Amino acid sequence: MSARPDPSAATCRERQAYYAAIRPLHLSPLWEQLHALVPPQPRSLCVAAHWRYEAVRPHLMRAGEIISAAEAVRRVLVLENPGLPGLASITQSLYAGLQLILPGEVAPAHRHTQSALRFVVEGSGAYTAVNGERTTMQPGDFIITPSWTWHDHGSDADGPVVWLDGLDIPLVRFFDAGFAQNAASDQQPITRPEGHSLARYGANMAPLREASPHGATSPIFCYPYARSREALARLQRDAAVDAWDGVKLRYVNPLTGGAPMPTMATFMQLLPAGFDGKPWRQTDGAMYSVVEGHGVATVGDDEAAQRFEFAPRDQFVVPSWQRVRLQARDDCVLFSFSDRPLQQAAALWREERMGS
Ligand code: GTQ
Repeated sequence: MSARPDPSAATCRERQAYYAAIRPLHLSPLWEQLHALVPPQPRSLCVAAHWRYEAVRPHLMRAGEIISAAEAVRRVLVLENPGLPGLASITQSLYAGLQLILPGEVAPAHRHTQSALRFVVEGSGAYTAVNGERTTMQPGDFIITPSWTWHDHGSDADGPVVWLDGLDIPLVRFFDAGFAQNAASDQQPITRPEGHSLARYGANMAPLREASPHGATSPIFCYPYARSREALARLQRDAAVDAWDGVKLRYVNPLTGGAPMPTMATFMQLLPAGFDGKPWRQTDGAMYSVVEGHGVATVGDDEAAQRFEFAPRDQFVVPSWQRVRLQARDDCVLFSFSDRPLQQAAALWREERMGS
């Protein structure tokens, strides 16, 4: 762009007076803010951040002593992006939190237009119920609560169960499109046996004459870790490992081939021991949950890069368009989610894979 001479002090004063005169009419001059409104590339307010499970867990367990799931409704520690304080946002569009349920507790039934995903971090034997069906949680399972479905959580486990909640709360707030209701009873009636949805939709087969029960959202309720893990292990053995992603798969809605939820895409990847990934960047900031292994995520441009040495059950977030590099000490498995389906629907999504 061509350099323009700085305006004189008199001109500046004249313009300031003009801005003051138009302000009461709720008018503002675009020319003072055009560059910030239409930046040459994304400059997210969201920052890279890492939550070590070891550091968070004692506080989560303490929450279990000071409030019950019933009283809290959802006993969750929100993972607040340090660049977005007070907004309950992990990125500009998404929310993340760690939810704790103790043996015998019930988190009462409600429904909301926000879509939710659960990614099981610690413990087995809690369950979530949606649409008259329960799914029992195992570590690494990815579970869906579709928009506007009644859901309650409970636990027959003998210890604490913790999962990562991912919701599109900031997106729904942005659109001013949120509705929510509490149910009349704490637990919904169970009308179908566990595993029903998986049998109906999870065997690469589908019913002949039924509409999708949750519209654009996947009819699969729980994507079990055992299956995802086995697929990754086979691909690690039998296929080329991608230099940026390792072995990475996206979860699909089997009826559409698209993302499991209209607003959120989910992924699982395996980084083989010794993996030294090439850098990439994408316009969808993403939240990561470490299932297995120890490694390093380097996020940001060289001078300002942050180095997250991650361990199992750690959580970390990568902002839009920041450079990321993943390295693995032992075999690592990472779950992640982002707002990619909406960016793609709006034809905004971009990625760059460096060093190819
Ligand atoms: O489990 O329904 O972390 O409604 C935030 C809002 C979890 C839930 C959250 C919610 C839920």
